[in-house]
Amino acid sequence: MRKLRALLWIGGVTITAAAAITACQRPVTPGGLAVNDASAKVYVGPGEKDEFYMFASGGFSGNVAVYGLPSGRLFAQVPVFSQYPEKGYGYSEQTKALLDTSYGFVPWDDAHHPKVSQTDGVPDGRWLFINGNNTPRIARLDLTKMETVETIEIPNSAGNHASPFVTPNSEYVVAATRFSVPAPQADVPIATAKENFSGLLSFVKVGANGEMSLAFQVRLPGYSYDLAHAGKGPSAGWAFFTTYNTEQAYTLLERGASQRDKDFIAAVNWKRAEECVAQGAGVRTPGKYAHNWVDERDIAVNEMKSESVVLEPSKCAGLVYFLPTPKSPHGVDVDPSGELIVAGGKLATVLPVHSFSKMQQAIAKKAFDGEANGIPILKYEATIAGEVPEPGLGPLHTEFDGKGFAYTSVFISSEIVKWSLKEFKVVDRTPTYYSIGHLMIPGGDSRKPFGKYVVALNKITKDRYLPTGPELTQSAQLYSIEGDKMRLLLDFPTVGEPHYAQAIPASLIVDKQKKYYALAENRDPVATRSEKDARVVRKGNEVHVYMTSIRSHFTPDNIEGIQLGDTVFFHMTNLEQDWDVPHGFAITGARNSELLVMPGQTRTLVWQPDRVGVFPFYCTDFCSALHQEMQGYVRVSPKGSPVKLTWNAPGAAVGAN
Ligand code: K7E
Ligand code: CUA
Repeated sequence: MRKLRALLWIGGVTITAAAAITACQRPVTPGGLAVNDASAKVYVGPGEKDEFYMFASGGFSGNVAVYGLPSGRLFAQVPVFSQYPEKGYGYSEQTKALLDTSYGFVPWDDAHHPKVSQTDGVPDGRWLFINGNNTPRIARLDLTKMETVETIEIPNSAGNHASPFVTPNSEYVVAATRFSVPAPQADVPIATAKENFSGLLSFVKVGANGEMSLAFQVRLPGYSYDLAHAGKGPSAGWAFFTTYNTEQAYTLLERGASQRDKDFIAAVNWKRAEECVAQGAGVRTPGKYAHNWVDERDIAVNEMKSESVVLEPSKCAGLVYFLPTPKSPHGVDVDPSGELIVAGGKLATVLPVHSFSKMQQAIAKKAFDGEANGIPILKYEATIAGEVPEPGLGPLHTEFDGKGFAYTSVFISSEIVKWSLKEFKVVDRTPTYYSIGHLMIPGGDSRKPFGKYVVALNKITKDRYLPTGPELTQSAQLYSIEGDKMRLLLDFPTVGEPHYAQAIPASLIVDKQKKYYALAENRDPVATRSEKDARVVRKGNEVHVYMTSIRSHFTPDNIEGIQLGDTVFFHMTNLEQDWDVPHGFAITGARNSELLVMPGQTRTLVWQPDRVGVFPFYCTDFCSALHQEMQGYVRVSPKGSPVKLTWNAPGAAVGAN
C-alpha cells in the first residue's frame, strides 16, 4: 500500500491516518480535501505515479493525448496528424514529411482508434497505431519516445474508420473504408453507386521494427465499413469488420441505410489472403499514396507510391464470409478466448454474439443464405451463439475483463452494461454522463485484459463541468470493475473527442523512456555538434544558419548581412545531453511556429523576412535561471545592400563569409 494511503474505515467513510490527526478532525485526503471512498481510489498523491498510461485519441484534434490512470491527469499530447506548434511538429523541416499525402501536405485529420501493438495477443507497449479518418492514413508512434515515427496513406479508401486494429502478433494493422467510392477513383454519376462503388479492406504489414507497408487490399461490395477487430486464439488469422448501409444508399443515409433488418459482419481470413496473393491472385490496381517515416537521421522522409494489390473474393475461395448481424452494427469485438464475436447494433434491441466455432461449422456445412457479390452469407442461426436481451438502447462497443464478463457501451440510453459471457445475461448497469461512445478496459480487447477499471469515453457533458462558451468539454469517466458492481470514481475532461483509448501498465514502458538524443549519434546533415562549428552560409538567396543552443545562449547570437528576398534556414542543434532540457527558438514575424528542440536533436525553421530592421530571436522554453537572457538578433538589410554576411560566436572571433 502506498505510504500516504493507510486507510481507516470509520462509519463507512474512508479517511487517512494523516487526516485523523489534523486539527479539525474531519475526513480529508493528504492534500487536505474532503474525502470519500471514490476519491481515495483515484488519488495519486504528490510525487506518486499512476499505475497505467492511457492513450486516448484526440478525435478531431488529430492527435493522441497521454493520461495517467487512475488519476486522469493529462501528461502530454503527442502530435500525429495535426500540426502542433507546442512541439514545432509539422512546422520544422524535419517533421513536415510525416504529413505528406497524395493530396499534398495535409496538416489535420480526425483520429479515432489508438491501438497498442501486441505480442501473442497481449499489448506489448512497443508502438501505438492510430487511424486518420478523413484523408485515409495510419500512423505509428514509438512509445519509448512518444513521437510519431511513421504514417502511411491508404489508397482507394475514403474515411479510414475501421482501423488500425492489430493482429495478435502485430503482423498487420487493418484499414477499411467507411465510405464506398469508385476504386480506382473514376468520374461516374453518384447514382451509379451500386454498380461503380467498392469498399476496400486494407491490410498493412507491420515489420520487425514496426515499419508499415501496404500488403494487399480486399475488394468488398460498396457498403460502409465501420469497425474491426482481429481474431485471436482459435480465431487468429481472421479479422472481423462491421458493415452498414448494405442498402448502398448514396443520399440521406439516416433513412436509406436503415432499411434492412440485418447488415453484416465481414469475416476475412487473412491467412487465406496471404496464400492467394502468393499465388498471384491479386490485381495491381492504380492508387496513389504516401508513405512517410522518420529515417535513421531523425528526419521524416516521403515516398510516393502508385499502386496496390487488390484481391477479388471471387478469385480467392474461402477469403470472406458475411455474418448477418442486426441493424447497422457499429463495434465488433472479440472476447479474450477468441471464440465470441460481439456486435453492437446501433438500432438493435438485442446484442448479437456470434460463435467462431459455429461459424467454422457453418462454413464446412455450407449453411449459406445466398450470397452478395459472390461472397457467401452464412445463416444467422448457424453462427449465432446467443443474444443478450435488454442491452439498453444503441449498444456500440464491448470490452472484456478477462474474468468472464463483457462491458458494452450504450449510446442512446447512456450507460455501461455488464453482462456474463456464460449466460449472456446483463448482471449490472451504470449510467454515464453522457452519451458514451467507446469504453476501455486496460488490455480489454486483448487476450489477457489487465482489468481493474473501465473508462467511459463520452460525447456530451452538459452540466458536468464549468461551461466554456458554446463548446463544452468532452470527457472520460473512470469506474472500478473490481467488485460485482461498477462504481463511478472520477470524471475527467479530455482533449478533443476521445473516441477510443488504450491503457497499459506503466511498468511496461516507464523504464524504456528515452531521456535525450545522443549528440554523437546525431546524423542530421545540418547538425552543428559544437559551438566552434557554428556558422552562417549563403547559397544564392538562401541563408543557412548552423546554430547551437545550450543553457543559456545561442551560437551565433548576432547575425548581419541578411537581405530582403532571402530565405533563412535556422538549423538549430541542442547541445544539451540531459533529460528534459529542450530549448525553443522563435523569431519575430516568422509565419511558422516555434521550434522545440530536444537535447541532442537538430530542427530547422524557415523564415522569410519581409522588412528591413533588426529582429530578435529567443528561447521559448524556460530552461534555466538565465532563460530570459537566451536571445539574439538578426539584422535584415535591403536587397543588394553592401552589408557583409557576418556572425559571432561567444568567445570566438567574429566569423565572415
Ligand atoms: Cu464508435 Cu469512430 Cu470507434 Cu467514435 S467510433 S464512438
Ligand atoms: Cu533555452 Cu530557455
